Amino acid sequence: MKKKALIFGITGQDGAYLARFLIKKKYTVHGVIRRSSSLNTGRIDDIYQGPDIKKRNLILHFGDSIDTSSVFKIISKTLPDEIYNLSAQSHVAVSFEVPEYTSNVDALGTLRILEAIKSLKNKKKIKFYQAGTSEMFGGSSKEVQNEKTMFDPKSPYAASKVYAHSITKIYRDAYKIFASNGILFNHESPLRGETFVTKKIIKALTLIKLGKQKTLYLGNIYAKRDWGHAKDYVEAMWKILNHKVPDDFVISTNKQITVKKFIEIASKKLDMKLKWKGKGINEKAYDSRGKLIIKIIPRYFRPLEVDNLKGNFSKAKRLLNWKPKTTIVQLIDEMIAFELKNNG
Ligand code: NAP
Ligand code: F7E
Repeated sequence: MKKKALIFGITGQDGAYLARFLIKKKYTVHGVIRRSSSLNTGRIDDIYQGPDIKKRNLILHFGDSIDTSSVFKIISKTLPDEIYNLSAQSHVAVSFEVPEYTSNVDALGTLRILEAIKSLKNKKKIKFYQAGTSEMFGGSSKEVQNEKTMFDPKSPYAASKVYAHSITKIYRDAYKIFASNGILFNHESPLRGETFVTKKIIKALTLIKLGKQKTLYLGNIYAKRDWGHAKDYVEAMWKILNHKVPDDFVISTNKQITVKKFIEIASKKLDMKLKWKGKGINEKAYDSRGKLIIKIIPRYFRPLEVDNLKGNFSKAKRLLNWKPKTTIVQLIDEMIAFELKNNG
């Protein structure tokens, strides 16, 4: 029998990579999509196989993680072997603007899925993956974070994810559900949402290079992040659910750079020679002809910042035989090639 997976958040960056990965592994993939006034299936349109349900290995269902009845209905109808909860209001800065909604989706959305699993007779057969985040470590004073590092969330997003992480463990222990947490550090790709900093930088620098944009506006460029490739990280999600016991795993590269260094690598690749002048809010970057290219503005600073994230993935390496395959330079190359192809 073909294995069945259900992905909440299939239309997002990770959902799109995970769906492709599972289809390659011969799964039938069910995905939850939200009704929206403009199309939100752009990342998975090329793997959609038409309306004849018998011929398909990708089946989409309308639902919403804040709508209990649709969550219960989809899970009891599809009875999947594996459920991946990737659905979230995933933007840290936006979570300060819509904290209640973020908590409803990211924290209570996880609880709804776990409750739906718990209500089933064969609950022990379903494996559940929760998309946790390095943001849960937030203000940690540890230079490198691992599964034993204390959480110190610094945003409504991170606080909601700490709840989701905890409730996943509680349902694992209390009801013997196969429920695992991934603690994933930042991961990017050409399919990354346009308002996350890597995609924003690569797209803007490419458009500036092509003469189609003038200036890139940013916030704190001194935050350090551990950036990997989404393609590598969805493989880790699958390995986590196919490990013999449910457990929690840090998925990362164990390397970090600042946002500014990311800009410098990307601009060099695009053959743009940037010259930085000024400090703090007055810091600016100019091109070789002296044209202003990057400006720092207060709007993109957050009420609280997370300064230092770097993950130790040795547990995943030891128990799952997982390690990241893509370097930051390869990631940047791929993102630039995608933008040049689409905007050139
Ligand atoms: P993303 O691109 O923002 O995708 C989020 C997905 O969740 C989209 O499919 C979105 O649907 C869906 N969603 C949002 N609200 C929903 C709701 N109320 N009901 C049902 N679905 C909803 O995020 P991503 O980068 O793929 O990340 C996937 C997951 O991993 C998220 O939970 C994120 O918090 C977590 N995570 C991400 C990273 C990272 O660096 N990418 C690192 C650690 C953890 P629409 O397309 O309709 O908006
Ligand atoms: O910011 C700084 C910003 O929004 C990275 C999500 O996937 O990863 C992501 O969260 C850094 C921050 O990602 C701008 O202040 C400067 O320090 O790309 P980001 P994030 O906040 O790290 C984690 C692991 C998740 O779980 C989240 O879902 O870049 N920064 N200037 C900026 N950030 C943005 N977005 N825009 C700027 O203009």
